[in-house]
Amino acid sequence: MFTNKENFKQEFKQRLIGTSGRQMHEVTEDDVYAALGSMVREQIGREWAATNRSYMEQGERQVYYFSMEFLIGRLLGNNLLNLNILDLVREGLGELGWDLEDIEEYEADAGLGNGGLGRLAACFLDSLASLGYAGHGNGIRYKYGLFEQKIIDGHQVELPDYWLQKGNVWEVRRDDKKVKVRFWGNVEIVETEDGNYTYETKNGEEVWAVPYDVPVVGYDKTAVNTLRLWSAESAADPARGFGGPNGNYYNFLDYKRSVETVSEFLYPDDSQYEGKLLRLKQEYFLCSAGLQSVLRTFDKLGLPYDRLPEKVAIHINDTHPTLVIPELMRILLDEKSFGWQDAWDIVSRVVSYTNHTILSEALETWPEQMVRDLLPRLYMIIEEVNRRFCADLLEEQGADQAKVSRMAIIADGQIKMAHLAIHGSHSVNGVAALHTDILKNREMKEFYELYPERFNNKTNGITHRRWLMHANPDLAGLIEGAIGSDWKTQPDRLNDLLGHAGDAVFQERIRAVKHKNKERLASYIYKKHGVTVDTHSIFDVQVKRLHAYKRQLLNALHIMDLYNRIKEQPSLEITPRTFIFGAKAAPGYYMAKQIIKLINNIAATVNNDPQTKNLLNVFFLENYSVSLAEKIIPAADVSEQISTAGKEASGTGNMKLMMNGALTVGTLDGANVEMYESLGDEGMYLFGLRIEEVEKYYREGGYSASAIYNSDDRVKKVLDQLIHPGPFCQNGQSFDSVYHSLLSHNDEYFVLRDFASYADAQAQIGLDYRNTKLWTEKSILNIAKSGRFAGDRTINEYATEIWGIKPANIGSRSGI
Ligand code: 26V
Repeated sequence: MFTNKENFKQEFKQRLIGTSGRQMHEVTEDDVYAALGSMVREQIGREWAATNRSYMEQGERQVYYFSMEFLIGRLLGNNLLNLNILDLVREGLGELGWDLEDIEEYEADAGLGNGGLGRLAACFLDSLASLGYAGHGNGIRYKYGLFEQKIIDGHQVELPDYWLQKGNVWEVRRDDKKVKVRFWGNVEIVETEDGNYTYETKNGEEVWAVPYDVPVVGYDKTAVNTLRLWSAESAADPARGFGGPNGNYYNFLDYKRSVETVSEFLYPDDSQYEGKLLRLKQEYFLCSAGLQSVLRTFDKLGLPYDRLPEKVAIHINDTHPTLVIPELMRILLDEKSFGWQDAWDIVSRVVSYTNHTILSEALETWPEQMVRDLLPRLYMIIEEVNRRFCADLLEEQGADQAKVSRMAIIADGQIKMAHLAIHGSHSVNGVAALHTDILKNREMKEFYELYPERFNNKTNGITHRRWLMHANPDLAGLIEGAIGSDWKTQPDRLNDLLGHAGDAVFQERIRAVKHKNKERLASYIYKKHGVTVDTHSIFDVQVKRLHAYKRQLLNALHIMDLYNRIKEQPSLEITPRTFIFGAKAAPGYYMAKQIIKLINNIAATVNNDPQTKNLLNVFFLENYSVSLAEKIIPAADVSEQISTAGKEASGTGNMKLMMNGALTVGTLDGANVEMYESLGDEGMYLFGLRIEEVEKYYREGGYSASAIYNSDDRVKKVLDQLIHPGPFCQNGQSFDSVYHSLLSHNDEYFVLRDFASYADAQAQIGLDYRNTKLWTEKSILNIAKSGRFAGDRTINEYATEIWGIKPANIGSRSGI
């Protein structure tokens, strides 16, 4: 291992020539990336082996985080940072004539997730390893990650994301650890050797699940945990044929194709559930393969299975991996000869569950018939779980028939995964205080009354290593200069910055860092759009998936209104602003795609109108992804967190932007509520309906969007502009569906109701931004208070309150 710069340069040059087969003057940046990646991975490999050995020797409980999504992004920079060799490598490469930042661009993003839920899983892995917990990820190695978004004529176009095209230096294929997963088939009762009876599934379709392990490098600790991603491959045994649905047999090619599609692509929908067979196959594939691998590790301890909960905790990230519950039941009942009650007791002590959404349309339910066909034995088990559960409700809990129907796991031909997940686990958590309250008091009230001890809150957190130290190194350096480096391992210590909030010199430096980050983003925008951005304008950022409840539309309508006002009154005093959007729409989500088009139309008009282009600019940056987020977030002045109160479970972009010194304009929703607790009116711009008011409208009615349209001239004008030829609808375009969602459908998300209050908050932001001293103080306050939203805090809470694990005994890496 290289221990100093000279040593690194020596070794690196050798490696570069060796791996590329070229002379130094011929190598490309691609070659540099490959050589550096392989060198770093080797170093990681040694620590990885040592970590695994010590976990095995210590024999303590390990956590397995099962998730259909891990949105990890790029790993080179982060691994260098966590290995404590980032500066050394940057300088060494620099002396050899390469810029590390440019080299990092050669890595494809691992976009194995849709948005918040997948990115949270990635942040959690970073915290687990950095805190020295034995916690590993289990996911799917999708051949294609979330689609690549292109904007063509203002419309979203989706392209496949073949992220593995150039190979992936970080993964190790482990052929020796592959396992078989079985679909379809028929269940038979067979006699065991000891004369008992058990169930076996015959004639199914067999698939190999091959693990590709990705090391997860901890910061400061030498822990290297594992993200195990499963890939589906054919397991054809010509002697027994290739079992397919309903006992049909494929020919080999059909079989191969059917098998490989299981891990082919990530479903690009979030918060819109669709009961697709392939998705169910993916979910069972993850659960079955993941469990087999977990149990193999447990088997090495040589303990009886009733001690499984002492050694294994399985966490399910939303309901998507809920099938671990019946699958573990199946193994205990059919393969380990447990009786029902003992097996159920083990399963529920092992499994814990996080809910990530309040939206009812995102709650998973699977058609009974589909599960019965694809997973016949699991179906039998789920049916029995349901039968016992309903009987208990009726006979022991005094529930009436109506209540039993509401709470049942199987009802109306559908299997309700959230009900199964709550009933089959020992902990159910929401992801922000408000969200957990909603679960307890509204969405899952009856389950909360039944199992009050299971429900708890774990407010989300993000890794400050990626989102501050790596994405914003200048800010990290400045913080270190002011308060030392304790905050790197104890992010709460960012609070020490409060002592510097009023310091004029420090403030000036904060502004300089922000300005440099804005210039960097501006040069990216210039490269992409060929447009020069005014880096003295307010950078106002809304980056997140596109969804009606997140209300990008409110932001867009407000920009239209600003445009109108400047046109009507050219002398209007407004602080110049650059509105930056990044958002992917689910491919089938028409309204979301219309909003993207609308934003692009607004951009085309305001950026080119001589009367507005010096005051308003709008950029829709295509293909929002982890690596793009790392460029945008450090440059933001204003963070848009404007969902309808009660709809956003937590949000995590809000935390990333806060940590980078952006000021939030937001509703009292999700984790914004807790941000507001820490920041107060001084540090945040609140607006809009409170959740109680939203609920009252839903309960009692009384909201009339058209009344607002008819009484507010500004609102009327922008709404009319959605459907009439004019600045935002040219060449026969029209945003009818957007218009009707607001008026004919009475504005489900209260965009119009919150419009005036939002515009007021934005006006205040414009004024405050001019008072640079005040603004910078607020910005420092945000950074200082963001430690509470570090993933390390969240993971410590999960570890102590849900999983019951302590950090392993692993050495520190800071000596390197
Ligand atoms: C649902 C579905 C439905 C089936 C197809 C695939 C799919 C994929 C994802 C989802 C649920 C997405 C839920 C989600 O991302 N929730 C977000 O979780 C964040 C982390 O807890 C939280 O900050 C956001 O507020 C919440 O929207």
